[in-house]
Amino acid sequence: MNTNLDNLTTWDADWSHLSVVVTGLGVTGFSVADTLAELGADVLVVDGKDTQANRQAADTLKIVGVKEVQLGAHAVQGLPDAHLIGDKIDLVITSPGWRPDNPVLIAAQAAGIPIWGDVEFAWRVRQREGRRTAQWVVLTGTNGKTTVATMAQSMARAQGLDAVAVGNVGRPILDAIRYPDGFDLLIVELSSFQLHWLHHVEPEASVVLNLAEDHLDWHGGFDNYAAAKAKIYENTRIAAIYNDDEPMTIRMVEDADVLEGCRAIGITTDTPQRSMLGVVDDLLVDRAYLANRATQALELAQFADIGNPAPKHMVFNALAAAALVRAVGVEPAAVQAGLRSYEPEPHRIQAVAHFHDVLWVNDSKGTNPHATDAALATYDPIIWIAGGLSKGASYEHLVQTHKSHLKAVILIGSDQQPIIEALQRHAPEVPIHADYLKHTTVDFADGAAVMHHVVRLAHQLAEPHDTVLLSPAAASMDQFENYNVRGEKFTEAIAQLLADLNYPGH
Ligand code: UMA
Repeated sequence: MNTNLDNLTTWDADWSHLSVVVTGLGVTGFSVADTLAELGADVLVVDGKDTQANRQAADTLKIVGVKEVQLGAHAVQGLPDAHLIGDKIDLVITSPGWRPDNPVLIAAQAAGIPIWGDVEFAWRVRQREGRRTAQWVVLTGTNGKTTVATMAQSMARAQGLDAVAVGNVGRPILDAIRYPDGFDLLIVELSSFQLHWLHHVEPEASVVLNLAEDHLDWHGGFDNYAAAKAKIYENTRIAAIYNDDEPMTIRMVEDADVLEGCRAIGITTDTPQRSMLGVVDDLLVDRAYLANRATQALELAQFADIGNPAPKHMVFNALAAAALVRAVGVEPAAVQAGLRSYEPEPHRIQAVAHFHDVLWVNDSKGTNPHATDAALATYDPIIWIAGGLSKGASYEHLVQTHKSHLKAVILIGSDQQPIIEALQRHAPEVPIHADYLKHTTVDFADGAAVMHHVVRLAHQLAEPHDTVLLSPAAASMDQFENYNVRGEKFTEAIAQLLADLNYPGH
């Protein structure tokens, strides 16, 4: 029986004698179990939730050959019975949302069973007889990941490459790996969770965009979080890309074990030094990917290609995307064309209404203080709607930096205390509105109803030239399904307000 995992490095290797436990039946777990079944392995999936959606997914997986799916709290108390899939469990492949201290994963570790994430698995099956093998560029960071991934996708496509952004963006990487026609380039967005479970990939280019406190509860502290992020640079082939404004990313590149010939390449929103991409006047320029970089720079694009105005964080994101795809030969003209045709994602500093001279901005994707930092820097004065699940983050620096922009704060969500304390300490003059539901019958968990009251209150507080900004600096799951739903409920509540006001066009 071949259970030696070291030999399993292509799709065509013999995976069929492997007994694998897959943890999680979300989009990741489903793609992992489905792929393993296609490879002929014996698969057992566990998930803590016995929901209708999970039961349906389980039925589908059983049809494609997954041996066993166990759902409910009892299924995740420890390792499942190995006899259901063979003599012993050879491997556990986990979904990113599973914390390392989950009882199933602790039991696996104690039993000496290797644990992979879906990205490790995807790397091992990326080569397949008769199909093209995609190159990989990989990126992580606390914020801007999805923007950079989709911008890079747009640039690579403008070059004529079959490119796709996968991973934490929402499309499981294994779906792209199994796509019948294959791809030229995978732009792989990795969360710190996915990096934690990653052992070995060899990307063409890699970048940590930035690093601020997030997911500290999952990782058990900032050092572990940073260590997970740093893994992205290991074994890079061509370009290990750092943020010149963030010394930690420079150190990570210096410490990384990259492949022979790999270069360190910087990104700055200032004038670039040699081996950097940066800005000269209102141009994005490249002093890295050209032979005569000692004396020259290549023009990639203009600020106007990003938008008018082009906020600093978007200029940075565009440079980071360019740095990734230039490593695989995308030409300057395609960088520019890709930026021009790029469509920004919703819920990210998105102006959703403008009436009575008040701008309403949906930045529901601001799920941590660092993401919200960019939004608070963009407007003044602001009625700030904030709060949710804080994930252990501190709000001190955020409030201190932007206190002069704050006119009032409306709090939502469960972890209000850390924001209140930061405001009381650094901006005691800014009014805090936290008890607006007191005289209502609204249930705290009813996100739509809460947003209705929040929007009405913001409307009462707002005066001409103000911006009402939803940028919670916290996760949404205490009151909403996810940040998309939080943003949608915000815009729906604004639309309802406009309708009630008989505002023209509504
Ligand atoms: N589950 C358990 N026990 C646990 C945890 C989860 O049983 O302790 C079960 C849940 O009941 C559920 C399944 O596991 O059925 C969910 O697994 P998951 O949380 O790993 O979620 P997926 O649906 O597989 O989505 C994951 C990423 N989710 C997380 O990292 C939390 C998605 O990122 C990603 O897009 C997707 O894989 C494809 O790669 C989302 C995210 O919030 C967008 N990411 C965080 C972020 O961006 O900040 C990291």
